[in-house]
Amino acid sequence: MGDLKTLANSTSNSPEITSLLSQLPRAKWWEELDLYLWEGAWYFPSVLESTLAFRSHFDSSGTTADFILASNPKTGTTWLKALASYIMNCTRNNDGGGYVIDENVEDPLLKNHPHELVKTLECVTYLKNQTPDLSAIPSPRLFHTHLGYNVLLESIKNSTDCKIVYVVRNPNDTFISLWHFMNSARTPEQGIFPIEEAFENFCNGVYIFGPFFDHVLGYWKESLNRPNKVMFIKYEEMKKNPREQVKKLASFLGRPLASDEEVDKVVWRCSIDRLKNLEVNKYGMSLWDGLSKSSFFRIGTVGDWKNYFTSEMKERLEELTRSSLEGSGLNFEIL
Ligand code: PAP
Repeated sequence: MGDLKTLANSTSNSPEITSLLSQLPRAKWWEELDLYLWEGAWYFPSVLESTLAFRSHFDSSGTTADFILASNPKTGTTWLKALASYIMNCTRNNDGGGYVIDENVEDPLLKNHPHELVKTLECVTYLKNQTPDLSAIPSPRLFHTHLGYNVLLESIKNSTDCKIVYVVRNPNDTFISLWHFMNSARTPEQGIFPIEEAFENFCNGVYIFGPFFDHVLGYWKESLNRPNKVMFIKYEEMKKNPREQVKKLASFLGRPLASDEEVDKVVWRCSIDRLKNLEVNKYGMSLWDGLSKSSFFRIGTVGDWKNYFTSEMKERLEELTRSSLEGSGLNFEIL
């Protein structure tokens, strides 16, 4: 995995991170990647160090508002980043009746991969610089995180000016998407990683930012307690009825769209069919070395898991899903 391995496994070797890592449970993932269990979730060493930096230095006091997009990997992050940044770019209609796309302003998605428009705090913003200056970013600021709700800062959780949007996807498609994604970072010599082994890890919660259900339930419970603070969106519902979901998202972000025509424009401009064919997303490496920009766009459908799962895999994940979500009120329509 070349660069990905270097980026994932390395730290600054400071006494603090070295000492912390020496005390944490450790696992190997995909042969050569190190994972450490901290506060109930698995991290690459580099990402754990940047998570600690984020927790020490992130400051929301100087801004009037922040929006934090959150997700477990491969559940719709790229799509949500595109949608939220596109919506935040809309301007108020002259007659005051909602927000519209300003066609005089250049489409931000033409020149930027969605991951460049909304950076992931612990994977990009705090990765190479532990004290980035975020004060110059105009308010409302838009960030993303893969961190679990339990390790978000209290200042984010308690601020009335900070809202969270969480996107979730059914675990079957999430796993298949993750397996393809990780395979795309392997060399031809390494070949395809055995799906059985990857599945075993996923079911045991041993993967970057796993376990899946703990992550999902942390945000789900908070969205039930405080719906005005945490919006919970299902990938499958966005696929089924993108218009309705985009309307809801825009209202939550304080940018209600002026008309169905505007909603349709946002839906199309952020669609995978459009984004995967834009030059900016076809070539080059993402902000994470070792991962190509194009690897964030594959097929983007619901139900691809059926092309890969054996009946044993289906039953095992079905049972895990049932027992993990029991009593939570959350369910996935796994088609
Ligand atoms: P990340 O968490 O690593 O950023 P994320 O964007 O959540 O990844 O996951 C990528 C998945 O979203 C891919 O799914 P697939 O492997 O099943 O195809 C990718 O195709 C899909 N995706 C990316 N952009 C969009 C979009 N605009 N609409 C729908 N799905 C999308």
